[in-house]
Amino acid sequence: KHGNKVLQLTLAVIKPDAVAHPLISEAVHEKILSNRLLIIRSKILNWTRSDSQNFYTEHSGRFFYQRLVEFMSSGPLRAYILAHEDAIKLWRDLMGPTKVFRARYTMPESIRGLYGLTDTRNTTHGSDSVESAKREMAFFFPEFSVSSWYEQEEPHFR
Ligand code: RTP
Ligand code: MG
Repeated sequence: KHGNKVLQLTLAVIKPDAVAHPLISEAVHEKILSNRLLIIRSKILNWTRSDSQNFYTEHSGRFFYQRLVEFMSSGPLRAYILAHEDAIKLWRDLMGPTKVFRARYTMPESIRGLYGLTDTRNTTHGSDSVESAKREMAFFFPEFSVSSWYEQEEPHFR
């Protein structure tokens, strides 16, 4: 039951460190289901180095950029379009802090608190705003139209 709540869409990604470990990616998938996030699209894919560079251009000046780009193109990713009221914030709250030591100590039950290995190999990604969610959904699911989804599907959830 979804009441009259408006569903927001976000992009979530299980990063290569977690996809490589079936029990961890399964646990992340379970977190999605148990928090009643609706899975609208899901796929497993591999990034080239240039996909990785393009996705993370906003971080291109940062000291961790090379390592992030290499890591994100090092193995399969699992991407999801998720829907929920306030999905962007809900998913980021479930992930916990980016920095693994902060995640461990301040949110030990969060996804990164439980499974994060390092600040780069931190299990999951989540869009941080409505604008980045739009861009990132288009990046992973170019065939998906946000506006037609709202027109055709969202009313059925009300
Ligand atoms: P994002 O930008 O990807 O949504 O992630 P975020 O807000 O949680 O984290 P941010 O600080 O913006 O970092 C962007 C990505 O770079 C990786 N990272 N690696 N010291 C490191 O090796 C390091 N620091 C950050 C993070 O895993 C994050 O995906
Ligand atoms: Mg960020």
